[in-house]
Amino acid sequence: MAQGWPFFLLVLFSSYVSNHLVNGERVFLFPQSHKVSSIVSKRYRTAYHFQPPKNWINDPNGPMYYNGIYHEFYQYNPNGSLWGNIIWGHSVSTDLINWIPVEPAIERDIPSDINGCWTGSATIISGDQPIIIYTGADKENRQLQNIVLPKNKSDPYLREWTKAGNNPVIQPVGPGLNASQFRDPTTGWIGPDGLWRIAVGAELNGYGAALLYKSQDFLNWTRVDHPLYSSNASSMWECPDFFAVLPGNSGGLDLSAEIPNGAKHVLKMSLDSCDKYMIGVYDLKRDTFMPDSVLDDRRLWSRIDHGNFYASKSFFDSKKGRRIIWGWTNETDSSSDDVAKGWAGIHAIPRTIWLDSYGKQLLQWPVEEIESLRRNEISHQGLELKKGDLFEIKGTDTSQADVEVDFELTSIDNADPFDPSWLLDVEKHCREAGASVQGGIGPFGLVVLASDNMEEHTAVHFRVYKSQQSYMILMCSDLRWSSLRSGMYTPAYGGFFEFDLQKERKISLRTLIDRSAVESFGGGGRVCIMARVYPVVLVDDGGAHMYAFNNGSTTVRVPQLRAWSMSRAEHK
Ligand code: DQQ
Repeated sequence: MAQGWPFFLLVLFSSYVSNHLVNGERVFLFPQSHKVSSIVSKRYRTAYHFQPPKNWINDPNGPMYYNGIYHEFYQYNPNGSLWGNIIWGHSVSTDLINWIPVEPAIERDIPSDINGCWTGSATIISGDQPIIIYTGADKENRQLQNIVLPKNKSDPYLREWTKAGNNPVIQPVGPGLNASQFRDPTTGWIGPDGLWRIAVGAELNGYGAALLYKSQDFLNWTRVDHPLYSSNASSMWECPDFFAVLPGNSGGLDLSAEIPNGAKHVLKMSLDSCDKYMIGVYDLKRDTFMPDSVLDDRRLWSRIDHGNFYASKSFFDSKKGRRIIWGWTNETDSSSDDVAKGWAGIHAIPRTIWLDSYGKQLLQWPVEEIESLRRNEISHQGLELKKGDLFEIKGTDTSQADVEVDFELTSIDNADPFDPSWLLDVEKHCREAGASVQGGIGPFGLVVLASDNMEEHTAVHFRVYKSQQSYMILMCSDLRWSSLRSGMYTPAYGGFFEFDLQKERKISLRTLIDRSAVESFGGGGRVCIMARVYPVVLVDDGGAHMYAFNNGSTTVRVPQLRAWSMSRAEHK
C-alpha cells in the first residue's frame, strides 16, 4: 500500500479540496506543543448518551419495559467516581432517550450482598410480576444470587424494592465451581415443562461457562447437572445474555413466549474487555445450547461491538416488539482524571438488535426514538470523492451530531487481496492501514472532532478487500490522533464484515457524535464501534470540524449524506 495524505497539510479554507500530497503516517505524531486545558470540563459530559449526574457507573442491569415505563438500572458507586461500594442506580423513561433518576433500587444491606450488589437481570413472571435476580458479594467475597421484588407494583416508577426473605437464593456451591467467579444471572425464560430457567456466568473447572438453574417459583433454584454451554477456549464469562432471534426479521422475540420455527438462539458473554456471541440452536429436550460453529480461538468469536462496549444486556421490548441491547462504555482517560471530573462511565445508545437473513451475524441500529433529538438537517447528494478528496460537512453542531452517509463504489476492480490472519488482530491491521494509507478501494469515511489544523481528529473509515469467496470490508475507528492530552487510551478499533458487492455497491456509515462519545454503525449495523475521545478542541473553542474523505485510488460516490445537530436529552 502506498502512503499518503498528510492531514495537517490540507488547505482548509475551501470546503472541497484535494490533497494529493505524499508523506508517511508519522506526520500524525504531533508533539504536545500546546498548553492543554483541564479535563474537568462539562464539554466532555455526553448530551444524549445515558449517564447519571455524577459518580461512577458500569454495567447496565435489569433493563425492562413494564406498565408503560422503561427501566434502566446500573452498577453505581454512590460515593465516588471509581469502581467500588457498588449498588443499583435506577432511572426511568417513556422513550429510552430522556431519563428521570429515581432512588437506588438495591443497596448493600444483607450478608449476601454486603460487599456489593452486582450485575443481574429483570424478568416479568406470571404476566405482571417484575422480579430481579442479581449477584451479591458477601464479606468473604463469595458471589451469591439474590432476589428483589417491587414494594408497590402500582407505583409507575417502581421506586422501592424489597429483598426476598430467602436470600441468597443460589449459593456458589457445586462441583468445579469457583465461588468468586459466579455471577451476573440472565433474564429468566420458561421451558415447555413450565419451569423457569436462568443462566449464571461462571468459571467451571477453570473454563468459561453459563451455568443453568431451574425453578418452579423463581425463588427456589436447583442447578442443572450440565451448563447451558461452556467452552475451554476461555476462562470466566461475565454477564451472559441468552435470547432468540428470527433470521432476517428485525422484530424481537420474548424467550418465554412460543418461539417460532426457524428461530435461532444467541449466547452472549463478556470477556477480554469485549462482548462476544455465538449463534446456535437451543435444544429444549436436553436443555443445552449448541453453537452453529465452534471456534477454538476466541479471537475469532463474533463481537457485539468492536470498540469500548462491555457487559451488555438485552431485553424484549413488548411495547414495540423489538429486542434492545444496552452496553457500558468506560472512560479512556486516567483514574486521576475521573476523580477530578467526579464522574465516569456512560451507556451506549440503546440499540435494536436482530439477526441477518443468512442467520450468521447480528445487526444493530440505534433505537428510532433517538431521531426525535435531530434538528437542523443538512443534506448533500451526488458528491464524488476522488483519491485525496476531503469534503467539509458544515452547518451542524459538530460536537453533538448524527451523521448518515452512503459511500458508493464506482468500481470493485481494485480491491486489495484479503489476508485472513488480519482477523486475529484487527486493531493491529487498523493501525497499519490507517486513514492516510492509500489502498485500492479505501480508506474512505468520516473525520470527526477535528481541530483547525487536524492536530486532533478521529477517523472512522472503510477499506474493501477481495477474499477468495467474497468481499471483506474493514471498518476502523482510529483514535490515535483524537486528543492532544497525554495518558489517554487511544487505540485504532476495527472489525471486518462480509459484503456482497456484486449485489450492492453502497456501504453505509452512521456516526453518533456526542462530545466524548463517537458511536459508529457500518454496513447497516454489521460492525459497530463505540469509542471515547477527549479532544482539546472541544473545550478550548468548541469549533470542531467534520469531513467526508477518500484516500483510496478508486473514486467513491456519496449519493446521500445527511447530518443533524442533536438536542440534549434529559438524563440529569
Ligand atoms: N461488573 C459487575 C460484575 C460483572 C462486571 C461488578 C462486569 O457483576 O461481572 O460491578 O463489568
